[in-house]
Amino acid sequence: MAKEQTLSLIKPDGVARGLVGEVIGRFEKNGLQIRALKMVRLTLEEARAFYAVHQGRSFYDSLTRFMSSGPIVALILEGEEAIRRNRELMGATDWRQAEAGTIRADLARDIEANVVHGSDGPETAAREIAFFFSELEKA
Ligand code: IDP
Ligand code: MG
Repeated sequence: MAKEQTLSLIKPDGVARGLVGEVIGRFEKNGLQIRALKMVRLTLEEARAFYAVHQGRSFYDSLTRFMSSGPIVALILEGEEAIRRNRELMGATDWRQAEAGTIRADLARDIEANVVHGSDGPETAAREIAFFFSELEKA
């Protein structure tokens, strides 16, 4: 199985609550190597573009306002089956349904402010990595 890359975001709630180190530590302890890392604050327009796939959903306006409400941390994670492994570490979207020991089960208490984002497939990962990182920023 070849190595693959995925995009992770620590959302504004995770940064504001001081969970950056905790979340990154979980990635590193679970075989996901950091290949790029930065803190950014999205404009509302950028958040709307990033989550364009959810346009029309009831939570789209609120989600994009939330995602542009404060700084976030963006990472490229690399490893064997990195996309699936990152999703496993994150847990289900709704923390109440997330498996014990996952980031969302342990740290989130809100379905929207759920600490992390992770790409959900190879095409999404490629698009989302390119959205946040230039070639120059990749180690
Ligand atoms: P994911 O982050 O687990 O991939 P998606 O279905 O892609 O979940 O939704 C993107 C984000 O939109 C979620 O992480 C969460 O912040 C928000 N979201 C999803 N469903 C709901 C909902 O029913 N109410 C409020 N926010 C939601
Ligand atoms: Mg998603």
